[in-house]
Amino acid sequence: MTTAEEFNYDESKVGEYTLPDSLVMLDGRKVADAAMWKERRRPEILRLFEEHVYGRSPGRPQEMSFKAFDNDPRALGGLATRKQVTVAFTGQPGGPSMDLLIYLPNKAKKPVPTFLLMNFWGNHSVHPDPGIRLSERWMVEKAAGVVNHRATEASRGSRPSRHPIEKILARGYGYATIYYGDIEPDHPQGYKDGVRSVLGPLAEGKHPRDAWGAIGAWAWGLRRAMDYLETDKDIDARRVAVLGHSRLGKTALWAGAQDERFAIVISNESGCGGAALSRRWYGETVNRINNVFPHWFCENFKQYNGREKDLPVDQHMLIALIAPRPVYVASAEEDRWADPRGEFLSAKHASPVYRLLGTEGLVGDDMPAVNQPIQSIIGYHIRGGEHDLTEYDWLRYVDFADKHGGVEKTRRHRGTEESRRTPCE
Ligand code: GTR
Repeated sequence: MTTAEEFNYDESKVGEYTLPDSLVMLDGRKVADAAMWKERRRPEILRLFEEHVYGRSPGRPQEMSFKAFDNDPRALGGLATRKQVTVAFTGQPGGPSMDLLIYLPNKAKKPVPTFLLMNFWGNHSVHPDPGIRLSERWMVEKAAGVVNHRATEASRGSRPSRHPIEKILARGYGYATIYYGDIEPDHPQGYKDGVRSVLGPLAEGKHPRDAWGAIGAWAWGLRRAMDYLETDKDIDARRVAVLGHSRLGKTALWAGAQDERFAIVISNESGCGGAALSRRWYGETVNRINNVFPHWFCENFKQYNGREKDLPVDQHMLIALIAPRPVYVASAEEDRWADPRGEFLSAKHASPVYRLLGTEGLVGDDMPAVNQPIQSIIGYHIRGGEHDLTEYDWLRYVDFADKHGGVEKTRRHRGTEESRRTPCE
């Protein structure tokens, strides 16, 4: 049950809380150095998130296969090469699968660093490009052109503002996306039509309290996309940034926390169960999220409804799992539901782990002003406006990738022609 009183938007009422210390083991030992973090504490925290929050996920299925069904070097008016690939999780044509849509900039030297994200409305919603396969999967009704939970031609390019693909390509990056509904339709019974009904304990009719939830399944899908990206010689798999918005931001964080192949991890307004600290009583609560979205997390997470202080983790530790890789947390001023300050504090409280591993962490003690991004190895911005993924956000992520391992670093590593030019040329 949720009640109106459950939601607080008054900073003075947030209350006192004590966060678990990322650098103290469950048995009380202090993490002394990087080796102890890597070998003992990081695996311990990962297990805690599996057991209490997102559930345990299976590994890569042995029989998984990739089938490219599109490769058009003249896409987007000649700007890009468009590829589409079906990832068949069990290698069976009728089995669970997802379609990956990829645009690579024709002008850039290959392999290119690439952004990978899930989308809410089907791959065909990200751009009007008629070459994109129209999704035949279940989707929620509120998107343009969706009738009886199915996309129609009218839904092509219905969400371009969230995907400024040409601008990303112009900066030398590839763009890759998957419809999250390919992995599992987003409703409480969705698992019956998704990968969780075929792989893992639910497939065997068991419902352990630490079995993966839908966020775990979507994050697993991002990792399987990475399996494909590693095989594509046009993509620099060592420079893949995974990002996501809102529930898919929670998903991107969980994928990036588990899988160190993701070089950069970006959370766009992921809020409760994502970047925001659960112990702060502000905006969405654990109780509310578990009631409205009972399929997102593992069953064990529900025991913390109204009892956030008993969680053995908080979300700053999810960000710490990404260390020492660059991570970016972003909020929006009007998105109070996601608790912008709680997202900032989570990023900040991940810093001790980053510092232990020899990096700067988040530079600056206080939340920055609106539209004043911090681009240290833990990045943060709060954008003016409402809950959304916008071009402003994307361009900050591209700046961040340039600075921390994207195009510029690739050039420097390779010592190519570009690295000898000055930035003004
Ligand atoms: C909301 C939910 C948030 C966020 C958002 C979204 O209803 O309460 O946690 O995930 O949906 O994904 O759009």
